[in-house]
Amino acid sequence: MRRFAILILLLAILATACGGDEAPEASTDLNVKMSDFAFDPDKVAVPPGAEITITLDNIGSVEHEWVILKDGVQIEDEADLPDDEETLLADFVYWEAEVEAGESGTFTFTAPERGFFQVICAIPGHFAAGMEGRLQVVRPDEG
Ligand SMILES: [Cu+2]
Repeated sequence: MRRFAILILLLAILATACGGDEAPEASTDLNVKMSDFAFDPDKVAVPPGAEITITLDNIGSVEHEWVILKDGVQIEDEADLPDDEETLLADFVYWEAEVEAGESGTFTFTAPERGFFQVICAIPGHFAAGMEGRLQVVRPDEG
């Protein structure tokens, strides 16, 4: 009986672990918590081309950003971003929002048509500290 219980526990752990790798369900209404220094959830999915409402809840002690980088742009390090704000916005950023510490904000953006997008907090030091996520466009027929 005891062995059986352990097996069930192992299966439950396995199921949870596998579930973590699956694409999240596409939604036009996103809620992301921003802390020092992570996004929760870090992976979100949206339907193609849809108008997306996102509520960003900054439960941290400093300002945070939720920046969707452009299609094909993937940074490994903060140093990959240009210093020049104009170049950054023109060549690297698809969409961004920022929220002061302890506050929450609701924003809208238009979802891309396809692809995977890196999401970062572009405030110096925050990407390296772990503020990285992913936005995935999921077509309805992909479930
Ligand atoms: Cu941040």
